[in-house]
Amino acid sequence: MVPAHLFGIAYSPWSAQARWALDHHIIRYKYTEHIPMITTPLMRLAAGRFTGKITVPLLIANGRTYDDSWNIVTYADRSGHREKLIPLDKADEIKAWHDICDIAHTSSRIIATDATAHNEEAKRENLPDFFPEFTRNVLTPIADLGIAYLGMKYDFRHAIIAEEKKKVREVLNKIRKALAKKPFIFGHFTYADIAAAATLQFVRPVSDHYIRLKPAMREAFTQNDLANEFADLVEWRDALYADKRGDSPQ
Ligand SMILES: N[C@@H](CCC(=O)N[C@@H](CS)C(=O)NCC(=O)O)C(=O)O
Repeated sequence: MVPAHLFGIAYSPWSAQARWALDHHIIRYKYTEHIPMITTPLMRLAAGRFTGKITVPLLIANGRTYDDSWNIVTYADRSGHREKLIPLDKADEIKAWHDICDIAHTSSRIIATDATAHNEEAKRENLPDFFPEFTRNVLTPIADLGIAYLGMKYDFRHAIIAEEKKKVREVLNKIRKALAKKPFIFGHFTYADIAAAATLQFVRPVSDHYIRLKPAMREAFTQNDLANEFADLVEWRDALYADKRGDSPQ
């Protein structure tokens, strides 16, 4: 049987939640790190999708393509034999959490992309590894091009950072209220916790032990004001990773 193949961006919250669900169910997969613009043709070929928008995470398994983190998580839950991440009686509520957290991911991506655009070192670091060190200074315009490309693709050129921060704050307040100092949103571990934990990836990225990030990118992906305001949630996220993903490979 051909093993499943996942395309992702390791530091992206959408990819992080899909990988967590696959790993939770001990589903084996080949992983390809997606480099916007560069690996897109490869991904299109593998998925047999030659037109239309294509994003990561994208999973190809048993001849089918799952092109959204929610679809990958539900695939993992159907195929895996470990405890369900989306128990049937909570399916609607958990989908609602997925959608709420998606708002934070989308707004935080705008904030992180803007911070990267203003951080020369982060742009250098973000260039694909196959560019040798001595070429990196002349190549940052490629990083600018990548940022402009993402801006066009997701239409956030004119977004206002303060507005986006407000949306992230609203989501984090909802998570804080739902957790109410408990370890899980519902009485036990579910996908709602995974999605909630992922909202903090662009607030205070999780330790390198789980998702490796170069230093300037880590800085660009950090929102110190929100990280301080929601220090309790960051602490909760770190404890959840240690508990549920303590032995995850990097
Ligand atoms: N609704 C999608 C969102 C996926 C998404 O926006 N992915 C971004 C990750 S930052 C992406 O693919 N960016 C790279 C590109 O557009 O080439 C999901 O839940 O998987």
